[in-house]
Amino acid sequence: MRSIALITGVTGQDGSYLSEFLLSKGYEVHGIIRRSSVDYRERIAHLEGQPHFHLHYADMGDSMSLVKLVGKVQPTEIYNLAAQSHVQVSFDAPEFTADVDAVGVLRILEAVRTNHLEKTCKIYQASTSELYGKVEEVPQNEKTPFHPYSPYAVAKLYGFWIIKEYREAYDMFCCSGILFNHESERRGETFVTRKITLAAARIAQGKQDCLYLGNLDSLRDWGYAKDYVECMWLILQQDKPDDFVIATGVQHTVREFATLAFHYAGIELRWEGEGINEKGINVATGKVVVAVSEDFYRPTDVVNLWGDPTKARTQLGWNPQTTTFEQLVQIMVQHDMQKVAADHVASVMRTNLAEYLEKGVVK
Ligand code: NAP
Ligand code: G4F
Repeated sequence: MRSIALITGVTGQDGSYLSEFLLSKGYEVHGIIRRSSVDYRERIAHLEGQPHFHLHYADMGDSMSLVKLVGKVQPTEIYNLAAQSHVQVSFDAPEFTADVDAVGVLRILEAVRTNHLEKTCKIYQASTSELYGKVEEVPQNEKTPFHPYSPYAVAKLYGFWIIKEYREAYDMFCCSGILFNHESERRGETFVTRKITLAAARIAQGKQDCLYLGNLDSLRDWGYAKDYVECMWLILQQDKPDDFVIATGVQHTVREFATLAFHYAGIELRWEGEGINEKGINVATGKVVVAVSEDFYRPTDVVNLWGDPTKARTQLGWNPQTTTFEQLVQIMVQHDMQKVAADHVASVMRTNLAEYLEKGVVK
């Protein structure tokens, strides 16, 4: 008998890596997708058509769709990864964020109960280091008090507590992974790391002049997403449901990430000025290639995330340093250098083809 996993958020960064991981373990994997007018299935396109990979339309805001789907799929494990996951966007769309990131978790739990699967279906909730927010201690572990500091974090706090509540009230196997930032070549392009690696590649290849960022002093504990999805699975393989911090235990500033990313793209940076006037200068050319823009400042910003992965290391047997910070940045930059070059070739070919068509050279 194959284990049956249902993944919400399957089209996202983590959903795509988790699907690959579970398929490699012999799972039957079902994912929830939403209707969209554009193609957003790039990250899972290579999995579509595989015999044990199935996609279904549903939405975290639509209880009936979730109840029907859980009843149809009869999952043994649910990984609830779906979320409006961008912190800055949560200030612009707080109600939507609360509906999906907070009430959405409740809808999944109730869909399991409605289908009487509470004794057979384990649930993983994608919780976050953003819960520590305006941090009360460093590094942060499972006992550190929460102080959410954005509409996103407040919504995720509800998700964390409702998971805990259903675990205790109904004896359900519900767990939260309190994951610190994890990145990859599949990371959304508006998160700071991917924004930097893509811009470094474009600037190195003459496709962009300058990268505009917000708070350069912000500290994050950045890991590799591919390593982190293993933890989600390990958490559900324990004898008892529990919550775990997943982090590398190493912290860097946004400025340090940018310096290293530009280095791997072949540009050495020198930093000058302070605050809004700070600039990253290309040492070889003297040109400003990084500048600060207030547009990327947040009304409240979380500035000191640093995780303590001791419990995950000892209880789950997980290695937090499988991919180092330097390797992560290098993987992302190498990928984006190739992507920018390939995009350039594709655009030249499109232009040539358009010219040939116009001149009647090809029909
Ligand atoms: P992501 O790339 O932004 O993916 C989010 C996923 O949620 C996408 O598949 C998206 O679908 C889906 N989604 C959003 N709203 C939905 C709705 N109403 N109904 C159904 N699906 C919906 O996020 P990620 O980086 O993979 O993160 C996965 C989860 O971990 C999220 O819950 C995030 O909050 C949490 N988390 C992430 C990190 C991190 O550093 N990456 C750290 C801690 C916690 P579309 O493709 O259709 O938009
Ligand atoms: O890359 P970020 O947008 O990630 P953030 O806010 O830490 O959230 C991510 O990690 C959380 C886990 O801690 C997840 F729960 C969440 O879903 C998401 O995946 O920003 C990181 C830091 C912030 O302090 C931000 O102010 O970088 C700073 N920053 C500076 N300039 C910027 C920019 N962030 C973005 N997105 N864009 C900038 O230009």
